[in-house]
Amino acid sequence: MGTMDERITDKLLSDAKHVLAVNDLGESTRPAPGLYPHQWFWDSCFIAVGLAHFDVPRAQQELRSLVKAQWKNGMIPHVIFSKNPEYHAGPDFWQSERNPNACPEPRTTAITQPPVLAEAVMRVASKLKGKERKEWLTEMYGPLMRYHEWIYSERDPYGEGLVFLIHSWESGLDNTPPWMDMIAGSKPLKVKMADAMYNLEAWLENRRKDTRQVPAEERIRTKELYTVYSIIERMRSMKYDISKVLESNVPLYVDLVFNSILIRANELLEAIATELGKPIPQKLHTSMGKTPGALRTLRSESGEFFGRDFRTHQFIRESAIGTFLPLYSGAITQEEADSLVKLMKNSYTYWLKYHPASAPKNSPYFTPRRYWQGPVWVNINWMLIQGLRRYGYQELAEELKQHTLGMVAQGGMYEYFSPLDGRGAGAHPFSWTASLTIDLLSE
Ligand code: 2M8
Repeated sequence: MGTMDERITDKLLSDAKHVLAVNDLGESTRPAPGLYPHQWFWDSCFIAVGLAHFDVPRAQQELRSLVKAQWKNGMIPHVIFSKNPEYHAGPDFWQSERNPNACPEPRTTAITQPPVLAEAVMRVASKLKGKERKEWLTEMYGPLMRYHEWIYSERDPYGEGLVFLIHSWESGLDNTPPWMDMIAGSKPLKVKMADAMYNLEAWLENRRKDTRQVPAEERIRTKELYTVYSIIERMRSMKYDISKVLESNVPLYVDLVFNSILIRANELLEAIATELGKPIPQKLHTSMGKTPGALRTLRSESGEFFGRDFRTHQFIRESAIGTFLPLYSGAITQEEADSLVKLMKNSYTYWLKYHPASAPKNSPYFTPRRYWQGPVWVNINWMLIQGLRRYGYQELAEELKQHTLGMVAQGGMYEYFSPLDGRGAGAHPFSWTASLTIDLLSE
């Protein structure tokens, strides 16, 4: 796909800005009407990246409202609830206030999402100069640093350098194959028995709220959603106390996407600290220093990266898009990057007509329009474009950029796109598709 005609790019830009206006909730932006009526952590970071190109104060506001909901222990939650009650896993389901660290108002979930905040803060800063830039970085530095401290203190308790996640929603790739493998069969016995007696799955199928908004075949499977919900219920009964979760048999997964993004975020946090002349606290500094090397231990003999079970250190050998995110981290060697690029460009697996697919075509999970089990996602492409550039793949990065823009121009501002025919799927109009389109167009 070559560079786009100016008329098409102008239209794309104005459509994208329109989407952000439609989804504007005042102080934050919802990912999409209907299905996602609240504020999501990593969505807002991607949204701020786009907003920064044409409305810096609004981009700042987007990130301020995230930080406002930071928990007392430093966690920044994955969803910050608006007053809109229509969501399939709302504040009364979570009951996060059971945890003493919770932010009482606004109400939030009790888990986090990939730490894209440092990248968003820096993107906004790049639009500011002198005193304004310094004030902005100073304002965000404290919350950002506390957030990174929380990540390591709760999620890397043995100082191994890699952090674990307690729920697939923390990875942002909700039903990605390795996570689904990780949690399969993790329902407690009581639930399994009740399921056998009453067919809870069929009951949930009828009560699902998300599939009223988006066709069921484009969302997570009911069986998987059921397990995902039951893990939240179990953690809720432990008051989301991480020491109890650690002792329990709730699946704990060392996620590739999260750890790769964390490395990039650490690098940017360091840059902010240096610019402000405020050193990173020693303990955090030591933890951060271990992550790049530790990420490289997730490389298997085949050159593919896998996440692993936190407790057993066993790889979860299920291929999915996350395997390429080490490119974005910048922590791998050139040879390791080269072999990832080769893997990604395979036209039988990831590099389909629209690419890269979020699950390889030869995976038993592959379904072209189902959420994180096949479709192409703009935020992933955006991170991969940066990763490719870091390893000298300028041409391929440019090609992927034009390809992504072409896919959005043709398919519309959808949440994700079929890798087979590029048709849009999921929620519409979707904010990060719009905001990252703006960013790619503005480069
Ligand atoms: C999706 O996840 C939410 C739960 O967090 C859902 O399905 O209800 C994911 O794609 C996630 O990455 C994203 O942040 C969220 C909102 O766009 O939707």
